[in-house]
Amino acid sequence: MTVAVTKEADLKSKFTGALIGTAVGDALGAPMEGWSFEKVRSVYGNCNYYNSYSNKKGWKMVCRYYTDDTEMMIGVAESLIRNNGFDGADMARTFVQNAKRKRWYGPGTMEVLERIRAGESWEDASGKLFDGEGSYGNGAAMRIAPAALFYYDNPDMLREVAYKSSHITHSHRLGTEGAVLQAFAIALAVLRREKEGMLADLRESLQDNAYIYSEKLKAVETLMAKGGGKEDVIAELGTGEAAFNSVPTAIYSFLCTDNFEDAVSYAVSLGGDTDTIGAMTGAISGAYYGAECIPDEWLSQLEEGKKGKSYIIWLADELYYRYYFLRLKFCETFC
Ligand code: R7I
Ligand code: MG
Ligand code: MG
Repeated sequence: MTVAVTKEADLKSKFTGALIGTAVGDALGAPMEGWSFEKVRSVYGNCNYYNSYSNKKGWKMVCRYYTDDTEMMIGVAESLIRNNGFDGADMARTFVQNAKRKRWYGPGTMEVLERIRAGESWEDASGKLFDGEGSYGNGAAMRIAPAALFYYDNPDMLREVAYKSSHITHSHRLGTEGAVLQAFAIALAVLRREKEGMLADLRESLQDNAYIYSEKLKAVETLMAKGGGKEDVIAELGTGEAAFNSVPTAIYSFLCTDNFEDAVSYAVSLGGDTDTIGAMTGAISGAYYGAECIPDEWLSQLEEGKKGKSYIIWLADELYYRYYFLRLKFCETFC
């Protein structure tokens, strides 16, 4: 991984951008989760992007209520902040305490959280799902932004914490590897000033046995080179709830556009798991472009309340300060 020096102000903005970017992408995609590409197009028009936030008929893009994607991302951030790093038991407890059915959780994740609530070990509960195979849903990848930020400059810890935090609900190798890939995409977005070479770095971040993700990243490269249409992107990368059918799609949405608004608009315009592909694209794009690049029009609509927009911004600040002081302490001791 190439390490670049990022200015402090930029870095703080990137932390905020990734967390608020998750919430904005989630809230923007939520009203059309599960819609086909054709249905999204018929409602919001055939334009490539939704810059005007409404189509010719006056349909407004709504960016108001977040779902499980953001609620779980909040849990990851809260636990990392409380413990100055990863603590699996605390993170599992936080997920259980935060979970609200009205946020539309994936059934596998809800079952794991109920098992833990009922007293099962947080370390074993996820392994009971899908005939003991564990889930390969995108539920671990969609919430990974805080961990990716906290360990963005430490690839070994990044991998370890992405893996361990995922395992609480997703023990299938393809579920955890998808979260690791998404974590590396966010970390690279923090580190880099240009996108060139990111795909090669991402490929390097994969484990040897992550065959399907290598294939998907190759497809991302081909689509980038030939400028594939949306139908090709949907067919080759997917828009489903499996991590391997959505994490590469989010990476592509970020790579094939050149600002936050277009990236997230593109992601949700594909249909399918729109809130989650929107959330993951928002996390990568927010980490790359910074919080200032998130359109006010979207941010102003985002829900407030106990754990709304202001709270998420506060979490990003806290996470940044914890990161900063821990690195400072490390340097005082070892540098
Ligand atoms: O991964 P998860 O938390 O779901 C996240 C999705 C996002 O779209 C959120 O916005 C929310 O709507 O839900 O929840 P899981 O239930 O673990 O995984 C999601 C889905 O992936 C499952 O309901 C299954 O349809 C599928 N899936 C599997 N199918 C067969 N075998 C996941 N793992 C398997 C598997 O091993
Ligand atoms: Mg959701
Ligand atoms: Mg979803």
